[in-house]
Amino acid sequence: MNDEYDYYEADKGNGKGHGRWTESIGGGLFDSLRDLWQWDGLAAEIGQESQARVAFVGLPGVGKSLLFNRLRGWVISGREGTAVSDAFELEADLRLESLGVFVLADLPPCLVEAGPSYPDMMLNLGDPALVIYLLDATIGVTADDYRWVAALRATGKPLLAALNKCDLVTEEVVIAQEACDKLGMPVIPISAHTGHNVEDRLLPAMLDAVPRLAVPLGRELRGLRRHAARRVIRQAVLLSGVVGVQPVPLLDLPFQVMIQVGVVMRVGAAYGFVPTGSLNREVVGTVVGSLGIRYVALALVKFIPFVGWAVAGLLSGAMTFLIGEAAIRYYEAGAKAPFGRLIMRPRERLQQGRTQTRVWLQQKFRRRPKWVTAVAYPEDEVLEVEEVGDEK
Ligand SMILES: Nc1nc2c(ncn2[C@@H]2O[C@H](COP(=O)(O)OP(=O)(O)OP(=O)(O)O)[C@@H](O)[C@H]2O)c(=O)[nH]1
Ligand SMILES: [Mg+2]
Repeated sequence: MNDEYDYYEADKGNGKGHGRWTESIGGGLFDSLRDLWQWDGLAAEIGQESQARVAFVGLPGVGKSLLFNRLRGWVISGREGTAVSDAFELEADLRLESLGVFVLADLPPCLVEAGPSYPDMMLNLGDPALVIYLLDATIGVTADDYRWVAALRATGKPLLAALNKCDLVTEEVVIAQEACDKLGMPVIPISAHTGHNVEDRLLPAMLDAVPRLAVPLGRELRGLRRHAARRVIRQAVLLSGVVGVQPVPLLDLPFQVMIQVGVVMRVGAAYGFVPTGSLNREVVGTVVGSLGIRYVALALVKFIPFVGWAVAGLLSGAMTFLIGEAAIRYYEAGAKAPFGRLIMRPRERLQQGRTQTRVWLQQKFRRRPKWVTAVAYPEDEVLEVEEVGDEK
C-alpha cells in the first residue's frame, strides 16, 4: 500500500477554504467500495442531523433567555430594548424566539377555554428533536407547569426537565426531589446565572437523550465540540464492535466503512464542516485507504472461530476509535493537515508504545541514585532532599 499522500491546498476561491488530499489506494476492491454506496445519502443524513432543533420552553421569567445566553457565551436573547418583533407572538400569548439550533418558547400560564388546544400549541413549536422544560426553583412546580409537561409528554418527543435558579434556594436537593415527584420524571437542578450543572449535567443529558444532537450542538457551542465528537465516536465504536463480531470474513466490511466514514463526517459536521459532495469522496478514499491493510487483518482473524471473532470485534472498535480521534485532531486543526497522516501508522504506534512502556518501566522500577538521600521532617512533614556527594 502506498502511504505517500499528495497534499495540496484547497482552491480558496471555492468558498470551502479547507484542505484536500489525494492518495493512491491499493487494490481495486477499495476503489470500487468508494463508488458502491450512496455516500451522498450519508452526507444528506448528516446534513439533516445538523438541522435538529432544541426547544427551551417554560412559563415566562423562568430563565430561558439567560440559559440560552450562557450557552452561547454572550447576550443575545432578552436584551434590554430587544423588540418583541424579534420573537413571534402566537395565539394565546405563546411567544417563540428562534435562535439557530435553539427555539425559546414562552408558554402562557394556562390556556383559555376558547383558545387553541395544547396539541395545536405543540405544532407551533415546530418539530424540535428535544424539548427542555424549565422550572423556577423559587416557585417550584405549579399546576400550569404540570399541565404543560403532561401535554409535552403526550407528544412523545424526548423531554428533559430542568429546575433553574437553584442559586437562589438553599435546599436545592429537596426542591428538586419534590419537583421530580410532582412531575413524575427526573429533574436536573441548574442555575443559568452561575452556570451550576449546565455544562456538566444538562448538556451531557441533552446528548444522552438525543445522540444526533451532537452534530448541531457541537457546531453551535464551541465548548461542547470535543465532548460532542467523543459522543459520536463512542456510539460508532460500539456499533463497529458489534458488527465486527460477526464471523464471516469481509461480510461486515461495507458496514465498517460506512460507520467509519460516518464518524469522520459527523465529527466534521460537529466542527462546522458539513459534508459536501466532493469532500465525501475524499473522506471515503482516505478512510478506506488508511485502513485498507487493517481490513485484511480483520478478515484473516475471523478464520479463527470464537476467539478470532471476538478479536475482530475489538479490532473493529479500535479502528473506529482511531479514525474518530484522528478526525478530532484534523478538524481541530482547521481541516488543513492531511487527514491520513493523523491516523497513526502501525510502525509509529509500535514505536510510541515501546517508548511509553520504557518510561513506565523506568518509573516503576527506578532505583534511587546512591548520592541522594531523602530526609523526612516529621514536625512539618516536608520532604527535603539532601545531596550526600561522592564520599569514598
Ligand atoms: N439568580 C438567578 N436569576 C436568574 C436565573 N435565571 C434567570 N434569572 C433571572 O430571571 C429573570 C428572567 O430571566 P429570563 O432569562 O429573561 O427568563 P425568560 O424565561 O427568558 O423570560 P421571558 O422571556 O420574559 O419569558 C432575569 O432577571 C434573570 O436574570 C438563575 O439561574 N439565577
Ligand atoms: Mg426570554
